[in-house]
Amino acid sequence: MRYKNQKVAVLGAGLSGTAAALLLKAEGAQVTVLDNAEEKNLLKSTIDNLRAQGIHVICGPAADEDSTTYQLAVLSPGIDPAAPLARNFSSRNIEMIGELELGWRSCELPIIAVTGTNGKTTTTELLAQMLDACGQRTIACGNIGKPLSEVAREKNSFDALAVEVSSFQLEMIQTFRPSISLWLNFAPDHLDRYRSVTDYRAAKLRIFENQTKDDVAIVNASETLPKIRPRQITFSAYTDRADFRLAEGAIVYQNQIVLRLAETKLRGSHNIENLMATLAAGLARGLSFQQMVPPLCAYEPRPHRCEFVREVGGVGYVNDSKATNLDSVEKALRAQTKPIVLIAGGKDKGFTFDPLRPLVKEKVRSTILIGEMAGSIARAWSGAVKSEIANSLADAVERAHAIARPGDVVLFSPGTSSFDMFKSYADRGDQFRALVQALPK
Ligand code: UMA
Repeated sequence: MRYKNQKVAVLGAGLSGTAAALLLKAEGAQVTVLDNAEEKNLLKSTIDNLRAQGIHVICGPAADEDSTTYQLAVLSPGIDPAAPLARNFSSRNIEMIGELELGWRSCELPIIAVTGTNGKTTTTELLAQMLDACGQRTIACGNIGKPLSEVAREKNSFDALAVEVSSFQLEMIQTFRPSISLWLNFAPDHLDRYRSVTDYRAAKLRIFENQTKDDVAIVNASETLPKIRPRQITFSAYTDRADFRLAEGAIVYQNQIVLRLAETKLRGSHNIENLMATLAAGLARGLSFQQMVPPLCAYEPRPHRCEFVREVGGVGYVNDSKATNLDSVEKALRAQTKPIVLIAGGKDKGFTFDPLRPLVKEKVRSTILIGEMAGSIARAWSGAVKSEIANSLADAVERAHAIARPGDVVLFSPGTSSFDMFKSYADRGDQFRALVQALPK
């Protein structure tokens, strides 16, 4: 029992905190979970379950003021290390690690870690499905929704884990060492948490920190990375100077055609790169292209990622609620071949929509803006495109329905997070889908 009788604090009572607490308890620790939200605002079943397992739970302002001495604190990814709850521990020099590091320390399986600003979830799923279909038992976990600590506690037998890792998780690692790392892409994001783009990138680059020359890094050839130790396999849909590249509608590896794009259900250059990175990871695990291609072609895209919802009066409606930064809006805009009515906007994460102005001018006929950022987006795109501000998502869908002409596409690609108006991007996308389904024929 790795943590026998150690006093450990777990910060945050969400998915990560719960998984960390249960793992620590199973490993013999005396666990306290602290969450500064009022108890009535937390999931009752979660708190009841933790207490039933003998885990102490402190909620509300008392969590920020707890003065107990602990040997270790485990931080949930959504809690900023600079937030009062975390500072109450770091200021007392209590060792603090993230939930990812905790899970890694109790996990004996090879890890394939996937990071990137966009495409992480799709690639993690592609990887898990492909490896599984090729006889290598794999589960998708991490930022995708099932914390690594949960997988470590369950101790099921797998050959490998496909772990989606976010900058928030990588920021708090110490020894986390994936045998294969995937660096999909990088674009500015999360500037409400990081002081600068450089800080955000530095957090993500930690994915390579503990890898050695015996490990593999699969990297986007369009990115300039610092010198790293692992062996590299490169991919790109935009340059020929890569191990995996694009030629005549197919993914090519060292002049061999590997996968014809028309045979997959995924669309857009970003998804071609996700497929390339997945094939590279399979190659690094000793699989042949012949084994890998059929499961990749069978993969169905997830909801909220350029998901086609319905056609109404010759207008297609696309739900891209997962687009929580500008890079993903750019990809969604470029993937459209028809005139676009764009619905965008949401929480103010500390950036402006100015960089999209030229592309919006080129591809978008009209925009409908929602949420905290509606005014600032309207100013950023003023003169480039006609904009209207809607007071709710329902109002936005109604306005889009009124404006769109047969042959147009209404694209809901918000470009920022959802928390000003919705519980999550999934809640936002579900509401959009329901509103579109309810439109009269
Ligand atoms: N809390 C505090 N004090 C604070 C802030 C939060 O007590 O100052 C508490 C909240 O009251 C809440 C808990 O912390 O009860 C939430 O912790 P959390 O935000 O870490 O949420 P989890 O439920 O543990 O979910 C996390 C990831 N969330 C974030 O990184 C914000 C989930 O990624 C992930 O699926 C899950 O762990 C399992 O690994 C979500 C996400 O949005 C999908 N990720 C970002 C992204 O993909 O862009 C990084």
